Amino acid sequence: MTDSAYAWFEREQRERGIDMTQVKARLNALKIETPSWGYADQGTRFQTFKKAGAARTVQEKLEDAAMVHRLTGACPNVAIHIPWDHTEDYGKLAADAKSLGIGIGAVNPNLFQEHDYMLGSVTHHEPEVRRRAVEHLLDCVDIARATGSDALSLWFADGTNYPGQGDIRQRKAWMEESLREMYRALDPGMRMLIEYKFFEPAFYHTDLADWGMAYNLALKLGPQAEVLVDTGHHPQGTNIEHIVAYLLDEGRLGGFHFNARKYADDDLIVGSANPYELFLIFSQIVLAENDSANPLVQRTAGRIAYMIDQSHNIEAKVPAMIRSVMNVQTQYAKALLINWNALAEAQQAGDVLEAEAAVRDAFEQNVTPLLHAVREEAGLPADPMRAFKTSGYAERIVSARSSAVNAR
Ligand code: PSV
Ligand code: MN
Ligand code: MN
Repeated sequence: MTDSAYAWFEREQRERGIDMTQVKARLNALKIETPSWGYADQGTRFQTFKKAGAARTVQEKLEDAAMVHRLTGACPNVAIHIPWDHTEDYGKLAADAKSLGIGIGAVNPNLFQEHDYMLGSVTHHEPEVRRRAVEHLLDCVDIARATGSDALSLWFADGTNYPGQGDIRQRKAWMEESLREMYRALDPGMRMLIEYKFFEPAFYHTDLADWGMAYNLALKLGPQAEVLVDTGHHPQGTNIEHIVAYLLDEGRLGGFHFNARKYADDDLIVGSANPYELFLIFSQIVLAENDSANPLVQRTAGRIAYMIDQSHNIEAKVPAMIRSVMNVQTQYAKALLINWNALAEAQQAGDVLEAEAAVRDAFEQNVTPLLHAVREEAGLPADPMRAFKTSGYAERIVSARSSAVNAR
């Protein structure tokens, strides 16, 4: 992209009434956490297609995450999943990450892969199983402390498959009791991000099925508990940006797990199937960031934990992560180009078509010159995908990781 392409773009945007200095500063400030599990061989319940060069150890996952950060400048932290990323020395894990130029992000306790948890973890009917699950949650708080992480990301597979299988209200009480014990163990600066999912692996009921349940629980626990919106965890047709706006307004939007979905929890590359949805989510966030009259909303928007939660099964993992980060940047950039004055005027005049056009017009802008300019000004490759292709990294990891060590 040439300088003149950006100069032309900037002139156009100024004419549209957009403050480009602010847009660039906000784009630079966008940080997106990548998931350690996105670098290892992980597939679907049907098949995991082994990828030559996929990370086999925690160290290799860190290396891949660091590579994504080097090329994008936008991913300084990597989320970990315990026990997938179990190690004897978490201080060393943090030091290893640091030496690669990144840090440890959200700690995700895994309570869904052990036989004991077949009928639930924190909502299991046997107190011993619940105890074990809570101990794991408490261990994860220690791990967060040891790694310098300030976020615990909670997702529970807990639920039932058949009517009558469990006492729904009793399980609700156990969920609250377990999370309260964990909440009490948090350090003051730590955040508990509560994820919900309406189905899968439980199909009759999930103990935390939707944002309302997660929000209610967060409210009961206290201000360090917030809701995590995984974009793949809603029924078809759900208006996710509405949920986002609502949670922002209540000061309880903690973060996102970004991915794309078409039919279920597909975990595909964010922004690939429905970029407009992602743009509309960001438009609510930008509006909240701008809301200087409402400090709670502004503060909440300013501390959202943006995280990717994807499982790349048929695509090469590191470039898939780079593409995901770029897709998020693209939609945020577009949302920053909404002319809010024009929108407010149209709303005030009750002009439905003009209001809709004010939003859509931003989505239809080509932000490639802007993103190239922002990256180049930060000393980054204008096109991180292309930079990855020519870096030789893919070839290096294929030859370096040819032995059969499994990361999980
Ligand atoms: C579950 O579908 C989920 O979205 C949770 O965030 C898990 O931690 C993650 O995927 C990985 O299985
Ligand atoms: Mn998730
Ligand atoms: Mn999911």
